[in-house]
Amino acid sequence: MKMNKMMVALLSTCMMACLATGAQAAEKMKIAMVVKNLGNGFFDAAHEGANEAAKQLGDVEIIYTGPTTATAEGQIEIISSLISQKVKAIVISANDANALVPITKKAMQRGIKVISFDSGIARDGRLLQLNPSSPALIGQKQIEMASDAIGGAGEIAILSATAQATNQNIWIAEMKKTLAQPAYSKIKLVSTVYGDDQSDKSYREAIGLLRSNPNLKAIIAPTTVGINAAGKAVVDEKLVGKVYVTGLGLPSEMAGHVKSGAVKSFAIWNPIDLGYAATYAAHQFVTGKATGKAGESIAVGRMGKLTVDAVGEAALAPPFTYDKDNVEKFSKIF
Ligand code: RAM
Repeated sequence: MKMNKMMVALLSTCMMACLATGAQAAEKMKIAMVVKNLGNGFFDAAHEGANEAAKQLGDVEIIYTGPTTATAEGQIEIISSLISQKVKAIVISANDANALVPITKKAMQRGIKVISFDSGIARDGRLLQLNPSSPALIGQKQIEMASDAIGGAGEIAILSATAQATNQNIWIAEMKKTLAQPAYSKIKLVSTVYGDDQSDKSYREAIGLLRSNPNLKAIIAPTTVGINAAGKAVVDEKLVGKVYVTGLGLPSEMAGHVKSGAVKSFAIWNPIDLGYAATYAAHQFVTGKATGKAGESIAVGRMGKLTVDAVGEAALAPPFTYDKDNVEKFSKIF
């Protein structure tokens, strides 16, 4: 069959269109979300938010990754490989504020936009730190919940994530500031332990706290992994009604603990929104719409605008409190 002019024209239009589609697909902007550790429900929810932002933005491909245990070493290896993969941005919840700085600086020298979210990197190792909420509010909130649960007096302990976690360490410092206020003078912090955001280690540490502190009234776990493990430990040690667990948890993981009575209330922000906003912000940096300078306003889609403060940080909304009246409803979302 001989091709007429019309057919040739159609064919070449199609070839051009096909090539263009292929090129577009190949050129999608790669944004890597590097989390503290894999298998953590909190980060699974943040990933969901990242995917939502990518879908809305249209030209983004998300690479979701993280080490199996929450270490800086694991994240350093991952970032090295992301540099070779020529990603455009890295959105990271850091396992250490300082240990990651040399590698993220290297990434930035290669033109990769680095943003930390949730758990921050020191200022010269990133362009923006997105806090879920104000650290002071997060610290205060947890002391208030513990105080309410135990009637304002008694011994409490903290079960944290890793000893180097930027976010938990800031929140613990804020909790201590709150405890120093006269309203909390009858509450005594007797111990701080670390479950490394691993369920089994967190459980063992919680059991240890309960057994070595017979007068303990509350465990505050500022980590979704820790609070879940502590709730189980209180039930297993038959201490429901004697020791209360509070802190930061996911409604989907905590509903059972509220039901058992091990937990009266806990708090958290929406991790889907956090992952969404961080990814959206990364896109703004890559497209030159954000630089991270103090006072800048960064549009982040359905989450509105972020305002960069004097130390290159921004924050989303205040933490939300959950108890028996609302935990079931939210457990279906995250
Ligand atoms: C864990 C992680 C995360 C923290 C939450 C509250 O999932 O440590 O960094 O923000 O808890």
